[in-house]
Amino acid sequence: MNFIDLRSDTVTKPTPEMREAMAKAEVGDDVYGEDPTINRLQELAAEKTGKEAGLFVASGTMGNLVAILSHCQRGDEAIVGSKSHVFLHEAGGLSVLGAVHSYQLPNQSDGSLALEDIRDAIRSDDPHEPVTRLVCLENTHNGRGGVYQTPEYTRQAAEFAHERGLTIHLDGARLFNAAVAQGVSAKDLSGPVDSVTFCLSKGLCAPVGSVLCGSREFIKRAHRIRKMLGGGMRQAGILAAAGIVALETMIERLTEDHVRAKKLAAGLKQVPGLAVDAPATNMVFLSLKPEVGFSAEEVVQKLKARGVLAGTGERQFRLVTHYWVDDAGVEKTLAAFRDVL
Ligand code: TLP
Repeated sequence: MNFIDLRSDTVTKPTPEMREAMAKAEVGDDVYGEDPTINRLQELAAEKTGKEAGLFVASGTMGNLVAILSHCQRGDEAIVGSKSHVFLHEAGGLSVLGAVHSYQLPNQSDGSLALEDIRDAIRSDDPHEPVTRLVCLENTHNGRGGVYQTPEYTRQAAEFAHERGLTIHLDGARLFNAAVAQGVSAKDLSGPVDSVTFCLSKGLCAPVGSVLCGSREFIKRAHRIRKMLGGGMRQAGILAAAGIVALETMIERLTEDHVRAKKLAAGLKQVPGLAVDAPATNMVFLSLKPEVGFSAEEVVQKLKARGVLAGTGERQFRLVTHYWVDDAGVEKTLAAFRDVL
């Protein structure tokens, strides 16, 4: 069966243009800095995020981990959101591999961390306590429903952190979704922070990879940490070639995914038994009303039998639109939900 796969935008496959670029990519040993395609991707990424340098890494998880380990020493503390990806979904890498302690703050409805919460979380110079070193933001915010924070907030948060001697990292796995949704450039959202990771392999459709960007001196440290984690990938220009196509051709079109998410949400609102959140970007979160007798898992199985794949929680679903979901896919999904419920 030809499935409409809405489980995530991580399921996106490379476009024909990417496959062609991959086949033709010039490569070299990237641990020596000699892969021209990776070097080009890193330059492009740095330019787009307003940073001096970039580092190609295997995944968003690796990018965040390399960033945290580059900012922090063992026993330092990172302030993170309690709903953040880095805290919930990265296997605790910051503490397991970095011995970095995390201080969790509630994420606000736009995914932000309240500045007064950050202020209250900063440790005093007391030998009983870890040393507060880093603040981690996430934009768009997955755990809060694909919502975004503004350039204004990012500037304020970065200023606030810097005034207190802290560094600030942005998990921008979907940075470009956050930018196009607000009609601003990615730079407006990443310029103020010290480091940013964004993913090539989500809505931008590249098969593998993320880029970590920051100052030249920061990326030099990050390069060593990436090596330590086993992430030196040698002739990975074949992968970076798809990333270049992603950055050159796939950013502006993310708007189409956001429009389709809105269409999907509007259609699902008409289906009895569903409570649907208004999407901010490419994620639609919905839940089953108490009167619905099925569990979410049962609904997911029934949708699957009708050719639609959805992500699920206990009574909830996440539907993520992306390049491979067209208008007909939205219609097919709505028809499947109507049929099941
Ligand atoms: N998120 C995945 C799952 O892990 C939940 C998804 O399907 O959304 N930061 C954010 C905000 C993310 O959403 C993700 C992936 C990552 C980092 C990690 O990226 P990868 O999967 O490349 O390690």
